[in-house]
Amino acid sequence: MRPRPVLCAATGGVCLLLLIAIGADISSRRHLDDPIAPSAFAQMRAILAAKHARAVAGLPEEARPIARVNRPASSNHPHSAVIGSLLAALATLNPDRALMAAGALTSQGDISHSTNIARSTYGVDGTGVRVGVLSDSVESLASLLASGDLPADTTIVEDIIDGPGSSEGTAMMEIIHDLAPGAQLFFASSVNSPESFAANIRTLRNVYHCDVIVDGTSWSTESPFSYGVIAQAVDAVVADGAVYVSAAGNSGSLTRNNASTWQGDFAAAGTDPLLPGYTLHSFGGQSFNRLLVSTAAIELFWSDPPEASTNDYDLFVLNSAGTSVVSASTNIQNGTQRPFEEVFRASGFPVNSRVVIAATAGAAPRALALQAFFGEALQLKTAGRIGAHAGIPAAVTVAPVFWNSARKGTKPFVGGAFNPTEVFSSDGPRRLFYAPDGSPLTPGNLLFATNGGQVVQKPDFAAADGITARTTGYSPYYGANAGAAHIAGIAALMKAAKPSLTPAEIRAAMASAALDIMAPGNDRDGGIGIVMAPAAIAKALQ
Ligand SMILES: [Ca+2]
Ligand SMILES: [Ca+2]
Ligand SMILES: [Ca+2]
Repeated sequence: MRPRPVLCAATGGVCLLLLIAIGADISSRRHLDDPIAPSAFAQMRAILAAKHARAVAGLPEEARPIARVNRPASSNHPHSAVIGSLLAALATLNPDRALMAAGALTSQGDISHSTNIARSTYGVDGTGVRVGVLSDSVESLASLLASGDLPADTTIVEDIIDGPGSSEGTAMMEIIHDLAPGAQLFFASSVNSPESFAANIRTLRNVYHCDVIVDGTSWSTESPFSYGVIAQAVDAVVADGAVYVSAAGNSGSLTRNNASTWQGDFAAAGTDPLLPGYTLHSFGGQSFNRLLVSTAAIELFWSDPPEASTNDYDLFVLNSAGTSVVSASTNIQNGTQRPFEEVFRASGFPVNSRVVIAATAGAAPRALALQAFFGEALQLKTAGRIGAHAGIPAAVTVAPVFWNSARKGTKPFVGGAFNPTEVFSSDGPRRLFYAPDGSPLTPGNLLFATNGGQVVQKPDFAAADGITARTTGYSPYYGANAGAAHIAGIAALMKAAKPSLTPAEIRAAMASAALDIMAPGNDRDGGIGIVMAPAAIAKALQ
């Protein structure tokens, strides 16, 4: 008899849990041997545990997979030691800041990207442009309206249902309002369900006519290899003329040696008496991966069709010695299921746990993607963590760069070695095996080794994070979502300067105006580079 999923049995393997507020304490350092130190992770676990208890009790509103607003849950942040002094010095560094502010406070990114110069040079402030923001919630809305940090006509299309959230929606909107103060802002929650997220993307475009839409949320069931409902919605609104900006995520990279994914083709490593009937996958030299950091959720995807998997892979967590099964996800795939397994434990799987991918008899080799959902590092790792809807060609995908990484105070980004991506930023490239409608891009060729599918260069661009926002809990505001909000603000200015611009034209103009960072040229960590607003608008007006 196969082991049963420990926490997911009630839904056949899809965890019943919704993660909402990740009140990340970005200044705390999470030690490898102390994963429940005072940090966002501890809070996250508490929320998940409580919600899981309700789910087990049968409360229907909890019957959802896991959502995550992209915040750097495990910080290890190199800037934390200097943040306090930088903030204290900010007024001195930028004495005229109040004159440019939209509201009581302005993102440092306004100067980093020279959007302040772009507004005065081209006489644009986003007027006439509608920007839609998708994140968890807007608890700080009233105070930000009162201080002028959000415009009076801000429209809440749908808030979080099962809150409270972290109010990241207002933090993202603050940034956009700083950069494009004339733009009208719309908010809809992305954490109520994947279907609700997808519906809200379409509503922001089709009902509220948003020109620019930006999100920073991932759902654990989103495959990196194919389109789910959220990615399909993104593809549709871009085809309809909207610019869609998505955060790359904060789940580490191969370059920084903190990657939280392993991707590659199945390779047989033999059998294990502990898992009878299975052929274990070889990660190269060993038949298991290890958790370098405790993690609450691990997912396995493979390159079968989105809802029609015929090759039955399973996912196991073993103890560190490999002598007992700690957790398992063993849904049967025999033709009508998604190629997906997920294990979850609210208290976290211990450090050094073994993670095993196992094929049932007759399963054909497929491309595999293993990930620690909240971004904790794996022992054996690869590039390619950017996935889900942020990994599709239609999305403008943004990696974060600390606004003061050049240590020059509030001055424009200079690029090159001075402005690398954050250490926690997720990397590309993405490998897609299926088109938006689920049809195979390379029929019969579903492996990395045979160059199956399509390689999508991700991320696309980089933009400022670590900025100061007034939303409670977002001072400073680290993570790819802050970067995505800056790119959305720049896109709004470009659209205001030339309303006829298509998403492709905006992307091309941003590319021509980007400062190269990280490896020379378009690279898997920083994309084409940091977008600078004046050059982007100049290019767009040509
Ligand atoms: Ca402001
Ligand atoms: Ca299975
Ligand atoms: Ca580069």
